Amino acid sequence: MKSLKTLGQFIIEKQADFPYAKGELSRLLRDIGIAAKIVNREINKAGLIDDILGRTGDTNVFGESQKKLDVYADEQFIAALKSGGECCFVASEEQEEGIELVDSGISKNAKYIVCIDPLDGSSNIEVNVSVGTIFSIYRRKSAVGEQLTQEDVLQCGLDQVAAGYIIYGSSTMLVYTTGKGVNGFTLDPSIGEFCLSHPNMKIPETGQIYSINEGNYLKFPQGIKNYIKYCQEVDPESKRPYTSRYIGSMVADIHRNLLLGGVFIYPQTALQPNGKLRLMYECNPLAFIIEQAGGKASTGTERILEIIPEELHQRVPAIIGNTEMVDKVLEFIANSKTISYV
Ligand code: P6P
Repeated sequence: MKSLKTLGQFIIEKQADFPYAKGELSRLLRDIGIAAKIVNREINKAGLIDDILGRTGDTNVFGESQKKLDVYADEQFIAALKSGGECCFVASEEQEEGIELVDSGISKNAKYIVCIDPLDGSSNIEVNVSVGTIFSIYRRKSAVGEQLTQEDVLQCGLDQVAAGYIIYGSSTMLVYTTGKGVNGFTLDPSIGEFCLSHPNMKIPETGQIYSINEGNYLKFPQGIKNYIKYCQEVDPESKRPYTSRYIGSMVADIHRNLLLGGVFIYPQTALQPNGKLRLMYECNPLAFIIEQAGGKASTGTERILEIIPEELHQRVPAIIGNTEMVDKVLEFIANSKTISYV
């Protein structure tokens, strides 16, 4: 029988990769894993308990209606980070301002910052489609004990010390990187542990899947329109037409493309000149993971991880996937005569 390795065992084992590690990051990742199991339990029974489904009647910072599970997930991750004591500041999609945990006693010496989308794609919950949590971890730049500053929070994606996602799907998986490769863990409900199931994940070098909301076609830049038509052309040698797969849940689309190869595109449009997806807790963490898995992540004009953030909830266009397909999208963008919005 193949030996079982739990997330906790793996984290401790990999801690040795960081000679100066004292276990804080390991404990922080453990805390996130615990919250993920609690959120998973609620998602799995959501269909059975009416009151956890549906809307709270409130809206989040973007005016999007907040679902009860959004709020529940946000509360669980913040509570886990607070009680774990390794995080001094958390920025969440569900919170207009970030939350300083330093005042909560045990976190006063914490040196990590967490940016999180507690439940991405939550509009899919009531139709039983996979949803996900996305997180990004930075080391604070100011000294422990000093006042946290904007420089601590608005850090470039290249400065992430870890990033990951949990996908609540046909099975629940936690996938993360600390900059030394990507590893996937599947939750075994019989023992309540995430177990290593996808060691050293690498995105296939080629792919035939493109993920984009073609309902917005008329509003796309010309280069993106041209790329979509390229995907639909019949050319057996390059295995086109490609397959269009778009779930409307970024974690699920990125996870499928990580396993099978493919490119996920959420471009800018006239109505959304910076696209829809948020840099700090959607694009940066997923870009870190995909690059660590051998892929590429661009806005169409620059590497996502090199963007210097200007505000907490800023949006960026996203083209994320295996390098060959991302480069082809960039080629069409570069060659489009004008970026015209129809
Ligand atoms: P659209 C979910 O709301 C989300 O943030 C991502 O998970 C998903 O990829 C995208 O928005 C879907 O947006 O405009 O295609 O419905």
